[in-house]
Amino acid sequence: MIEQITGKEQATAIIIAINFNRNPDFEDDVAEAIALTESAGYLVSQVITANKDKPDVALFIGSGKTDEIKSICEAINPDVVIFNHNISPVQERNLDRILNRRVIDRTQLILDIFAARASTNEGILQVELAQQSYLMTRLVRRWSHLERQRGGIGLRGGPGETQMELDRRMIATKVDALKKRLATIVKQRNTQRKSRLKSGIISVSIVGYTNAGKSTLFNSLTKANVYAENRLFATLDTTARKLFIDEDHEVVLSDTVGFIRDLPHKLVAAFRATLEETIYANILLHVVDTSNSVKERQIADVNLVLREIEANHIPQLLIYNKIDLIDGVIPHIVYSETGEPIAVYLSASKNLGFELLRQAIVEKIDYQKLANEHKQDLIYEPWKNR
Ligand SMILES: Nc1nc2c(ncn2[C@@H]2O[C@H](COP(=O)(O)OP(=O)(O)OP(=O)(O)O)[C@@H](O)[C@H]2O)c(=O)[nH]1
Ligand SMILES: [Mg+2]
Repeated sequence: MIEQITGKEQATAIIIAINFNRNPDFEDDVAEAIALTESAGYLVSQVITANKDKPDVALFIGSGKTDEIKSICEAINPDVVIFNHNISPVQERNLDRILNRRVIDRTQLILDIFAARASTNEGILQVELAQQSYLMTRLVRRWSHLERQRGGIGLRGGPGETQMELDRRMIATKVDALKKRLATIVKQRNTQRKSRLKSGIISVSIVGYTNAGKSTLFNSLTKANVYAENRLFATLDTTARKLFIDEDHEVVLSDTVGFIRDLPHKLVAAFRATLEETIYANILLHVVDTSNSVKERQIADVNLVLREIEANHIPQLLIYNKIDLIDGVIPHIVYSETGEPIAVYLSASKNLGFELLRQAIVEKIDYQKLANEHKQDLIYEPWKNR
């Protein structure tokens, strides 16, 4: 897709967002869909919304709405039609045919952004792995191309199925090769981590919903220059830097890829190597965009992904960022009843509350007595036995 958008004209998209069961957060979901689409490099020509109770089996949106979208497509001729939902391969195939252009669902859109952002060897391998795994679940679509080539309608069995089996085998071979190459990288990392753990350095990982301000915080704290932008998934690869908090406390701080709601499990799994800094962190700084009206849901979504990668047991310090956008909130630390710091309110871009953050990190470390924890035994081998 990046080839398209670096051409003379920016590729255009229309977005389809369906409000199922009067979702109270629907407007925020639409805003997120626009941000994702723009982050993928498209110009949004139109957003089409509708209310529905449940998806239509064949077309996801039903035939009436499909006809409406078809006319809009004919009138404004967008390059792609983006559904802010995960649609089934059959639905995608049907819509693709009727609308006569590329239909992209939410997962594919996120994969496209990842593919465009991946820069390190590891990042590229992981995106490829995620794409192949996704392809595997959508072979019906590839079969439909075959069908189209042959001009057949409703062909069943015979050559189609053979082709699908071939495709499946080809993808499985690719996936295996990718996993092997990733495993080598992961092994090197494990060795590095082992020596770091032996030396007793505490590792602190910044996690959070995409666009919460993780990289901005990382840069301000470490004076690094990691890419931070008002885009979703600005960061794809993990970066780590040493950080002296005070004379007694030195930590390794990592910036990581952002999370987003409804990420398919397969995709999360493919990114485990990148997320391993998170998995083995002693403390997580969970950054929240305090100005976002759905921040509570975003916190829950991040916690869901953390559970998926088995990082939910790691002590968290919630970082309520962007307080400069909210009237009357000043930097402060929130403590639990037992005196454990649980949240810090600050602004990463305005450098507000950094002293309090340092204090809270030290207090958190001391509270958890993390320095002596026995993390050495945990060596990460994600592709083993899979
Ligand atoms: N007003 C305000 N904006 C902020 C603050 N911190 C970060 N931002 C802005 O929020 C946007 C996202 O910041 P990033 O640091 O790239 O966010 P991220 O969490 O790293 O995002 P991803 O890497 O895409 O997941 C940028 O436009 C920042 O300038 C803050 O304290 N106040
Ligand atoms: Mg970032």
